[in-house]
Amino acid sequence: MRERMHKIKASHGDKIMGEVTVNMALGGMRGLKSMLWETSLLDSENGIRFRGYTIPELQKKLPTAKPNGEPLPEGILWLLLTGELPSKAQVDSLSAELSSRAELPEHVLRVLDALPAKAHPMTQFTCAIMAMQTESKFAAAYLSGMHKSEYWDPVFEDTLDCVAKLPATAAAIYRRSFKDGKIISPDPALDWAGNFAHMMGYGDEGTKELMRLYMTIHSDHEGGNVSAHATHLVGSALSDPFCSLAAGMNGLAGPLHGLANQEVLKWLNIVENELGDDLSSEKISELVHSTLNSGRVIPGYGHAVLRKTDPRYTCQREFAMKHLPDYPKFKLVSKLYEIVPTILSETGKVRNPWPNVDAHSGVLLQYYGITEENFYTVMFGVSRALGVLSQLTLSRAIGLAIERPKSITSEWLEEKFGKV
Ligand code: FCX
Repeated sequence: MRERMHKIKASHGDKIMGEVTVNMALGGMRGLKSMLWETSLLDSENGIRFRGYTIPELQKKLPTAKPNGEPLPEGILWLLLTGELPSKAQVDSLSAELSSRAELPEHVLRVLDALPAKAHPMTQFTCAIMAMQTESKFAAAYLSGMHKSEYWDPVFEDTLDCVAKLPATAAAIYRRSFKDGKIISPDPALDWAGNFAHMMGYGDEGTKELMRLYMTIHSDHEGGNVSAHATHLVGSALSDPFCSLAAGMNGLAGPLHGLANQEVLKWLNIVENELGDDLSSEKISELVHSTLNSGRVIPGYGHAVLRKTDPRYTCQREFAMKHLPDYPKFKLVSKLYEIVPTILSETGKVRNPWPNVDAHSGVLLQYYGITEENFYTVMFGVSRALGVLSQLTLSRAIGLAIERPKSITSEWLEEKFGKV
């Protein structure tokens, strides 16, 4: 990879990729191509491709736990890191490897115990990730004076350690926040996602299959989204993977990003209560307008890059049609899909009126009994670690530079383009 990057730099280093407008600087850098992200690429019409593969392709090509089942997320970790589709034997070996690294340092649980059980699960999650930083092999190796050509190796080790420990960490948070607080030991015979469901207290096959799908589709969404970019930025200072991931997770905790899945459920509950048995288009439309008129967004709709229905929404919809077609909350989500896009389009300002991943994930979890919506973003975070830490390993392998874009002031703009 390193050799290829050197060649790309030598041949194309001074080519122009696009222009930068004032709107881009003021508007969250939308559309600004300024970052390398190898693990996935987002197309505004067709959605995400992981190393070139769409979600439906991966559902066919990645090894599964059972015939015609959902992909094992270990498979996507392998793919993101290597660019190659793994065999079932390779996925099984990675499951075993992660399982051998899964035990939590004892102090991580003590750090969690020091927080009130009512602390938001995302706060507990980032605190626990930071507590695990004591185990960073990269931080230790850097201190001992490692050569920079070797950085990727301990970053890779930290990636596997961290990914291995996140399900037990998240499950501990779930158990102490919403259940009896008793830790459920992992089952060494289970895969990474199946074990996550098991440690949360859900032993049935349905929840395990949903977890496998959920962990696969939330893993990566190219580099510019807040959690990916924050992880990438902090990692570029050679902060270790635990510090970098914690930064990303603090970004995921924002309601315009990962926390939207929690917000969707809260909003759906309000809509459901208000509607009662009246699922008429008029009544739903009234409620959507009332949310917009109160200056709030419709959570789960819109996207900074996508301009069509998110394929991550579509595959969850297909999962629902297969496993829970008559579930009333799924019917409500489907009804909203018929109505919300038109209303958002009519505002004349929403660039993408279609649903994103977060519009659907909550109702699937509700169906299987995971009703505590404040936990949903933690599940998103466990999955997102697969993508952002894979890229972090690759970034150190390629030797990407510390990030340092140039900022400007409003006076600078007026001096350059004229006083307003
Ligand atoms: N409801 C109401 N208004 C919306 C909207 C929505 N779902 N989506 C966009 N808009 C509004 C914006 O708030 C903005 O209004 P303003 O000009 O008054 O500030 C205008 O439409 C233009 O925004 P737009 O360019 O379409 O969207 P952005 O790229 O600025 O923002 C997000 C993208 C995702 C942040 C936006 O669509 C939103 O807030 N959606 C709801 C929250 C959500 O679902 N987030 C999860 C996204 C994602 F999948 C993820 O990261 O997890």
